[in-house]
Amino acid sequence: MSLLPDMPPCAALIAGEWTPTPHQLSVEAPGTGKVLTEIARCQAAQVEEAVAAARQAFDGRLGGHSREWHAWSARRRGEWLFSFAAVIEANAETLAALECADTGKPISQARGDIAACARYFRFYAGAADKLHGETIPFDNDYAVMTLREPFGVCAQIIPWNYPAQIFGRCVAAALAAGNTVVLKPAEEACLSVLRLAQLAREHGLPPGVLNVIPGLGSEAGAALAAHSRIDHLSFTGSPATGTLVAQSAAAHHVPVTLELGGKSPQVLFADADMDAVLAAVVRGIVQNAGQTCSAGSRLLIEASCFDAVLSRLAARFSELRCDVGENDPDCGPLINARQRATLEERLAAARADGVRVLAEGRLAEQAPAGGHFVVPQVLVDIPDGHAVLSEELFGPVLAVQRFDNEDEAVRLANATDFGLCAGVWTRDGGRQLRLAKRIRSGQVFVNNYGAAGGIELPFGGVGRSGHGREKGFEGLKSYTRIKTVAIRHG
Ligand code: TXE
Repeated sequence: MSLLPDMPPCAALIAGEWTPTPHQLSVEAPGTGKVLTEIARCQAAQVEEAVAAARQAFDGRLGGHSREWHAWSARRRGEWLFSFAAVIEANAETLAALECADTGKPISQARGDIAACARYFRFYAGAADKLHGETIPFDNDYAVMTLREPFGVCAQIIPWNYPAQIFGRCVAAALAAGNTVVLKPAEEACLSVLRLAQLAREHGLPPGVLNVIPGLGSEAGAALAAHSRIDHLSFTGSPATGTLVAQSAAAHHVPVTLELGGKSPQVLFADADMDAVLAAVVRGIVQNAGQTCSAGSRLLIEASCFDAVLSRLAARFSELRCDVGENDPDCGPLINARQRATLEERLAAARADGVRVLAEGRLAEQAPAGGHFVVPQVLVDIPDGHAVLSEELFGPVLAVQRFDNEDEAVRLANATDFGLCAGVWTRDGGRQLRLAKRIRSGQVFVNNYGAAGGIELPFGGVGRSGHGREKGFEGLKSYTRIKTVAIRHG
């Protein structure tokens, strides 16, 4: 068992109470492969209770049950979110330690994630009372307006790569808009989420407004997505599971936001600031051991600077060090043995097809043998159309290609069914705009990659990367729907 401080209870948060479950799951520390703690394993019965609790907390607004959440004005919700951001910050160090142990990510990245989580609460706090409807000019004897209303019960299924950040992104926006939430965190990593939920409850969030049901995807996740009494579903994870949950939700006409990962290109022209590019390219694929939906996993380099960039890239990659997150390495372990085995199989298949590893990092001598480490690496000599250019690998592996002109760069950038992010590096203003328009993607970053994770920036994909937008004000609107009211006053 772990000696981490503030370990959350091995239970589900339902109707404001920590409810133990008949069965439990073990959570492993990815850096050592050893069991860290136990978590609750919710099944259909707990999902039922959690949805009922969220339903009751929300429907109180229509009369009947407790009217507590309904009585909270938008301003009061904002004030609560704002003060909760300070609670997160006051607990930042223990939350970061939990996130680091549970996901394996470097401690400095875990600290950044907790800071981002707090920022989500502060951003949506300020936005809660700025969700306006409109008035619409119509026939003279009418007054027409739109009301922007919460959906009701929001189901949220989130992954293990950024538990605290995605908690902030989804929960803060849904609550700011006046919804109640049932959240299913990932079985691989959910300790920070449980602790955040515990802090929210202690900080006075009314019972049933936020319910957290840890468990397996095939049990708790599937039961939640298929529930007939949820009003909205937000899912972050793999395209295959995204398809399943969207099909379940469609059976009850529940609207869905899907955030499903990517195969994002960084397009590098010879006139770019090379120092800035190299730093962003390395960070873009090594951060969180490449287990990031928006990872910049492909690098397209203009032919005239190809060799020079490759040699500088190789030098940087060979300096990268893998270790347990607590030692704050460049790169932590992958989340579990399954993700590591899948990645290693794909890399072996690629090498058998002639793909060459140009350079790779190394494992720190003291790194535990049981950790799920894969060293950062750069792949070159990749045949056109090869799977490593189009499939998400979800590891610290950069695939490099060469292009001769702008048209070819666009063709290669768009040669994937995913469309989440893209980076474009050039000083040519016309080219910046042309590529921003021509690349098929939810976000295009010019002369940067990821805009420092700006939580204010709408985020989401096209194609196999999903649909709907989270983050920023668009993310808040995603948790509302429009009602039209037409008053005929004669
Ligand atoms: O994802 P899953 P996994 C991608 C990445 C990774 C791959 C597999 O390429 O290699 O997905 O990861 C819940 N009904 N991303 O297997 O299965 C599950 O419990 C309802 C990209 O971890 O999609 C967890 O809470 N829910 C990504 C969540 O879905 C189900 C982040 C994600 O798990 C379910 C993670 C079911 N039948 C992986 N099955 C991103 N976009 O950032 C599972 N779940």
